[in-house]
Amino acid sequence: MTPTITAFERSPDRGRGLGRDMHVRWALEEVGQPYDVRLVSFAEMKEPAHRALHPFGQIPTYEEGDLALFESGAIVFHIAQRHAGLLPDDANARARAITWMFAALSTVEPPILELVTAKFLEGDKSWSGQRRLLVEDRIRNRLGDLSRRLGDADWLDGAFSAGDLVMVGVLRRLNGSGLLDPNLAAYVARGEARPAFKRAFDAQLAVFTAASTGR
Ligand code: GTB
Repeated sequence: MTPTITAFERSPDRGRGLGRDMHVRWALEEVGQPYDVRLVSFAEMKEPAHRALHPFGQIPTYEEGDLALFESGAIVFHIAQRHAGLLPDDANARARAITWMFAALSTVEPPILELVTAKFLEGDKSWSGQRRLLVEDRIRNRLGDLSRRLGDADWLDGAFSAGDLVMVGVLRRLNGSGLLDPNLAAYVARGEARPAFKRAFDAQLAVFTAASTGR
């Protein structure tokens, strides 16, 4: 059965592929599962029909037969469990790859999201400059630990896994910020060089281009 995901009708990131649908598209491309996309406007996301799928009125969602999921991490995990290619067969290696998915979303991403808040929601406050410096320090500390653990390996724990997919997806938000050290910048670039990533990126970019040009 072909799953259907939801994505922004018009992404505020102007085609940079920073919406969470990108994690889901990338996972589906990695495992070779075709998918449909239903585009939703900001208004539609808050309507009851969409909230029945996503209690918080957000994207992405994932529908497959009578299964409906929300939360990009849970969706990627579901895809990785159902298809070969994103989680190792060995039980311990599989548990470690899952651990990296959680680490990406619950340990690495929170300070990055604080920076987004500091920039876009608190930018007009008198204290915002100081707060931004503090948040940037917190990010550097966390990324320093991550970079040391990665060391000179290509991926976090052996072969590329769903853990790397989510981690690279989280770190991409810092592209161009100067906060990724060369080791992590190279790690992100390796993820972005994967053919499945490129297909996913091009698919979301096509949505933005069509919306912008009216085609
Ligand atoms: N924890 C959830 C998940 O991982 O699925 C978070 C989902 C989420 O934040 N969805 C956002 C959304 O629907 C889009 S991806 N927002 C609309 C709303 O809450 O009303 C986050 C996002 C938004 C915008 C940019 N951007 O413009 O660069 C990047 C990422």
